Amino acid sequence: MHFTVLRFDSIDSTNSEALKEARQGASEGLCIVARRQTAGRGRMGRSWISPADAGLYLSVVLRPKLDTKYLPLLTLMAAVAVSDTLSETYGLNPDIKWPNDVLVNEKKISGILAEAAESPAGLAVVVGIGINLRQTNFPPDFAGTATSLAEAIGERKAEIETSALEEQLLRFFDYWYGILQGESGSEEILNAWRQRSTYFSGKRVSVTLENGSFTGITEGLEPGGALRVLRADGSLAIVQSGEVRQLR
Ligand code: BT5
Repeated sequence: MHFTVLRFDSIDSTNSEALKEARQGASEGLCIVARRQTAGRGRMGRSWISPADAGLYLSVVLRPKLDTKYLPLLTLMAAVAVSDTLSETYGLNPDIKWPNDVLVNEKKISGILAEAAESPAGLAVVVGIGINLRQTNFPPDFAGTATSLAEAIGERKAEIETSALEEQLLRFFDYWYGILQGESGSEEILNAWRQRSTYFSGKRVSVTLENGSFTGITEGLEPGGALRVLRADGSLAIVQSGEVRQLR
């Protein structure tokens, strides 16, 4: 993929900007990067705190040639790319929490938000990635569950170079996107995800859906990326979207 990067000092949300560009026909590979976001978005109307120069805030326009049922794999594929970036560049051992969080030391260092847009050129998907680089103080409501690269690598934090990290991330993103679109791509992404996530199987979790919650043990992923959770009564839940929390 050829990446064209548009840079902003400040923007509401790189995903919103990329969606706007996609609706106007932007080609695959257009990338929006901002030094800060004033209205960074998470899933379901939540926000992504994005102080200036404290993180990487990036969104990529994709025009995937994938069957609709495999589109959720774009989120899993992006998480694999983030995980590889952090492990290869900084020697970290990240975990992936289904579906869109990358964790280091069980805390969230990165979140992914994939959103679709219709355009005259067909369906586009924007994949937004936020990675915390330099924050050490997070707002109280998620201070206990968030971390940054600076916290994770401690004294080596002088090594954090945003542009190098961005370059590595785009390299892994391109690699795994190519795999996903190739022959047996969905299986390969599921396999790569399984190797990088302790949530794949045997994890005791609580799952919160729009209409309630339940607990169970994870039992792999469906071909389209949905999480399989075995309940205590022996029934299997297929979770397409929801919030998963590890139980101890
Ligand atoms: C996400 O949502 O994790 C997706 C985040 C995607 C952010 C990127 S940045 C570039 C692009 N442009 C955008 O506007 N968005 C994307 P979700 O799973 O819903 O998690 C959101 C929750 O994470 C919030 O409700 C907070 O509890 C927590 N949170 C917010 N900011 C955080 C941060 N910087 N680090 C860790 N946790 C955070």
